[in-house]
Amino acid sequence: MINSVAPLVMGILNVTPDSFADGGRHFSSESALRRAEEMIFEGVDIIDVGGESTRPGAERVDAGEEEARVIPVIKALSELGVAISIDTMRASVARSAIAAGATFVNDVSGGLADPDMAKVIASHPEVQYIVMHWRGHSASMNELAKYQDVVADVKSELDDRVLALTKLGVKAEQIILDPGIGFAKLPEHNWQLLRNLDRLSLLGFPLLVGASRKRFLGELLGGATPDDREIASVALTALLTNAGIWGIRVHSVKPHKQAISVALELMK
Ligand code: PMM
Repeated sequence: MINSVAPLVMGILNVTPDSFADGGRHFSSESALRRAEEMIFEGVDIIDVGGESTRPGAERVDAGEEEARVIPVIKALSELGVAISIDTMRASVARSAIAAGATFVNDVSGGLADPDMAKVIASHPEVQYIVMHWRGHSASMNELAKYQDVVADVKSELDDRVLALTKLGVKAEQIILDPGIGFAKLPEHNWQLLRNLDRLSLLGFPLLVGASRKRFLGELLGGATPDDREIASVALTALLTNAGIWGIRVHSVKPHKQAISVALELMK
């Protein structure tokens, strides 16, 4: 997977009252926009707007509420000329977000949560589709963290998604894969996947990783809080850059851009 191109930095903009890592700090549309402007200033490549928390145990929000949270933010962002991603499992929200200016659909369920998602993506060939490895909704995902060989299992389940989606008309060129760090994964599963991204890249698609401030980092660091997992998250970005990753999904932009610069310089 060796590649000396800078990974794309996808900045997280959670428009939810309960996202674990930023404590819901960006819930109102105005503060979400202010945060987006900061990220743009710091050189973000894609802003990932999400209106539904996927933290373990989180309750679902209804589609109307999810749309009401994200669409005004996406419309305002589309005026700023930054690439926009919608983080949703719902086809209806993806459709409205694309109409409002999103060019990436980030679906943590990889099309499994909503049978209409593939149709929406197939009818917008200009949109990139992030297909994450997923086994079930947040309420049940801890019980689903059982694998024979986590790398082989995630690889084959992602491959199944690719086959199903392309059969439904999604173009291979639209697809980006994501191992789904923290989703139905124990800490050791996350580390195994991160150690073996080159095996996942054999599927032939760009890879995105979202590890920023996640719980497995807290466990490694003796119970560090989400804010206290920042330095470890940035260290991981340098190493993922070295491994040739296509993109990283992160809470802070500037430190990750700096880590990427260092890694790229060392790779020359
Ligand atoms: N993680 C979360 C939400 N969306 N999307 C992708 N593609 N990959 C991830 O790992 C991912 C995601 C959960 O984290 P958050 O609550 O910090 O947004």
